[in-house]
Amino acid sequence: LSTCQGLYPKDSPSRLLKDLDGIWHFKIDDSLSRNEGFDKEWYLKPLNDTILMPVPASYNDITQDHKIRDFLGWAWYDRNFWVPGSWLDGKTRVVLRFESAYYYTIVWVNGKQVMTHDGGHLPFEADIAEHLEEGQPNRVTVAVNNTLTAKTLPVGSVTYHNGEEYPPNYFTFTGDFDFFNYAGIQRSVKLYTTPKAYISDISVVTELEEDGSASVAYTVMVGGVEGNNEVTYEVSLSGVKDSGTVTDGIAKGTLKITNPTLWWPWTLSSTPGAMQPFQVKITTDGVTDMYIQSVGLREITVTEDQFLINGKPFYFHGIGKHEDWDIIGKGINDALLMKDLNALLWLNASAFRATTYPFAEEMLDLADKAGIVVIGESTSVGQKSVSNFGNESLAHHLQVMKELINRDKNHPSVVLWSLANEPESSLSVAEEYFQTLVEATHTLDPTRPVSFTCNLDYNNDKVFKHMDLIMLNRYLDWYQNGGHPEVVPYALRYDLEQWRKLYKKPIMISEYGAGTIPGFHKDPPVMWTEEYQVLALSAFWPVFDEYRKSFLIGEMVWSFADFETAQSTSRTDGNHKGLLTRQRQPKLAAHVVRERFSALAEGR
Ligand code: GCB
Repeated sequence: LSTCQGLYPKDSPSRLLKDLDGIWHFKIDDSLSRNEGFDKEWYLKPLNDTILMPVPASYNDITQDHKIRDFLGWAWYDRNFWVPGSWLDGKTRVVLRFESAYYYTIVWVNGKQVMTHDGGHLPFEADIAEHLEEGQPNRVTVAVNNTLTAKTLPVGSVTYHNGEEYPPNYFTFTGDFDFFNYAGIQRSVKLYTTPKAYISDISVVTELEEDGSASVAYTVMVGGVEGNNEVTYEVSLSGVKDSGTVTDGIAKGTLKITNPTLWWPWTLSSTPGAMQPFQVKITTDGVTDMYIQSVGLREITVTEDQFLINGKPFYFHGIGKHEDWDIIGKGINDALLMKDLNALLWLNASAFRATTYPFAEEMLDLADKAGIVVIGESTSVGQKSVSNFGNESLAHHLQVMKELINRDKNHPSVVLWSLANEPESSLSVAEEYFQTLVEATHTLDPTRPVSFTCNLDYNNDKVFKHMDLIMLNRYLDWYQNGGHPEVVPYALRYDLEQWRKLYKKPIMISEYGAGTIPGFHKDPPVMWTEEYQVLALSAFWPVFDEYRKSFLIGEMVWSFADFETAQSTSRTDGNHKGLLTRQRQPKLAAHVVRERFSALAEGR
């Protein structure tokens, strides 16, 4: 079964698009075996005893049923769709694409298995033309399983409880991460067509030259060419054109742009976010495929103490974020993405971290256009024990990086790859593991620096020696010294100095924050009040101001908005470190951070 990743579905003169979002049929397999769907081959017929379920959305919060909210195992979806006869002419690829489903997914079309995908938050697709019927409805069936193990990313575990004191077949699930294990078809599902010979991938890499021009190296991959048929191509960007013949499925070249319009973050330019159409056409046997890839021309450099975009020092003053909303969970909705972007701009954030998994490409498109910088992160969180660093984990982790880079390589907003959140980087197995990952990531993408976020001390970590820069998650007046922000300047200065003695690499504080229940007030401030959040964050700022003149390249508040987590005694209906509530309304600290970010943006 080939599951590949293609270009983001867009229509063009050679490509048609059909949306399969909407209301699907849904059921969970909570049978005793938890495997009835496979035992009884549910995919062979329309599912029965279903309820209705929106796509895209996490299924967890849609109903009033706690069994669905906390479900772990196989959830099933199906729906019918029609295709026009013209799509089944034998000369057209009809591609079924999922922008993501969580976590392990199997897809059938008219009862035939067409693809599987391992891991959430990244797209997968397959040409299903041969399985489609004309003149009658076609059925797509999806089984998706959110069970996590020691070898999945994120890491999780299931514990079975036997004995009279428990209900029959009782088990509990623990995810080694701080967000709710939302599941289902969480992003869009689409059908799109291409000609048989088609553009399968496009990438552009920009280098800025001394004379102010830009060299844009492009690579276009072509799939589906039959025999020795000749394929010609044409590309154009900013009025500069190139053309030639495709060799072994690849067209490559460099466009020299003399007066390039560069992509800038909004903090470095008054005309940020310049995206330009890179038009690609390939033709064989008189049939043309065309795709327009949006690109932004910019270059990243990391020195001993600076992070440069187009040669200018960039400071990450921003926020770590989740995809997390009321009702739709980790589902995607344009209005909510737009609201988040507007809130980020209101906060004057120069950057956000797509924390602990790849965010929807739709959000990266918005960040590209607004000139907000993004830290892209893999799905790794909870790699804490030796059993999480075996070959199986590594193979999956490499695959995640490959799919992530393949999807996001043309987004200028994405400037840095984070390989993991808070792995146990004190383990020797972790060192070897991450060394392999860094090397592979640099090979896949030589243009972006690589790091990970770390919550350990300078004398415990074994992994940063292999990274391009250092990212530290620090809760110096929350998990440590809770209630005592006066410790922060000492602890933080000491911490930064120790790291700097070890490595001549730039450092970013990739998380710092304090839990805050909106509406809790107290003066003098105590933990959980809105006043304490202001105090807890601002305690870091004098030290940030001292070091941002040298090697500190960023300060990232945790977190953008309150978000859902597993139920526990340390989380009051979710994590409340948000500057905003889950409904995106500001807490007191949001106003104060906004002022600081405005000053930082103005270079004060
Ligand atoms: C962290 C984690 C993040 C948590 C945060 C917290 O260090 O990286 O996923 O949500 O702390 O609030 O505990």
